[in-house]
Amino acid sequence: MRIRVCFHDKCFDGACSAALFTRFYQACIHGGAEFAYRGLTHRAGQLFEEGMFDGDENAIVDFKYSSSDRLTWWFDHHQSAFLTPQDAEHFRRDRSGKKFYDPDFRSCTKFIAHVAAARWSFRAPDLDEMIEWADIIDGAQYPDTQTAVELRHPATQLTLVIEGARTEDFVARLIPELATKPLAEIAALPPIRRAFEELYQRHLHCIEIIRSRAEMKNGVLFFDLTDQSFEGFNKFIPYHLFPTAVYSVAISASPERTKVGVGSNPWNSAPTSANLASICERYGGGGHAKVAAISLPPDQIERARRVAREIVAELQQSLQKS
Ligand SMILES: [Mn+2]
Repeated sequence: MRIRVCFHDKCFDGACSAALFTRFYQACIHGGAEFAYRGLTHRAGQLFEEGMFDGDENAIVDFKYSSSDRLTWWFDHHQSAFLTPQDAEHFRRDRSGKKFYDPDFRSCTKFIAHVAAARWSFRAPDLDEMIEWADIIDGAQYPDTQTAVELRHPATQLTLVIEGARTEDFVARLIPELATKPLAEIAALPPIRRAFEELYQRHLHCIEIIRSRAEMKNGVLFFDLTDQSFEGFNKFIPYHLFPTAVYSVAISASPERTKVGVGSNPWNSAPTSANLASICERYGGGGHAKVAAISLPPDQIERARRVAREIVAELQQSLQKS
């Protein structure tokens, strides 16, 4: 019995969701199953390929829905979970009892824990710390910007390593560790330690770059990192440096895509009425109400800049109205 688990790649919640799903499946569905993991990323164009769902059972966690009849399990909490209205309708008609969606959950990991406990009486107390931190990190529930940016807790260190992963199967190989070991023990593994030290130097450099070039106007912070190799920068740096920012809009680039990232400051109490997922959906992107993004092809940096400027203006206007 081989289970293919597709998860949101380069995302702490995505990796933790895959780890928790694995433990749930082993405990409640099939103890002897073998697991294979595949990271999925948002990009311009086709998200799912033929042949991707090659297990006896196939799961997607913390990522968009697929109407493939090979997909047997699905858990997600993103507002933008469906690529098309047809996919949403396909999900509504599903009677398998194995596909679950709730955009009110702050993390997919906590959502899986909740569903597995309620329907299968599944408990894994040794993973409570991981579940709690996935909820803090994905839901931006850090007590303060220092916790989010200084990266002293093992969970925040693992987040840096996961978001900065540069080899294709790095996060996939971490999932069995997350499923079985405490976070501090995983963060102390020599390859993880080495990756952290290197990425932490980049993180410090990234803080200085954002400090030096971010433009702050009418509550909206904007910066362009397309000349840097920072696709996976820590999204709380802007609010650590500019606490009065209500929203931030950033452009970054990697060989796979040009990304416009839009976020709201979790520590700023100014009322935020804009739904960032809905704004990004208009440009072909998506995400959550408070953090969302648009992925464009790698050669469309100028278009990304235009889109970013339009969103900056829209957010500035929304703040002036409120
Ligand atoms: Mn998530």
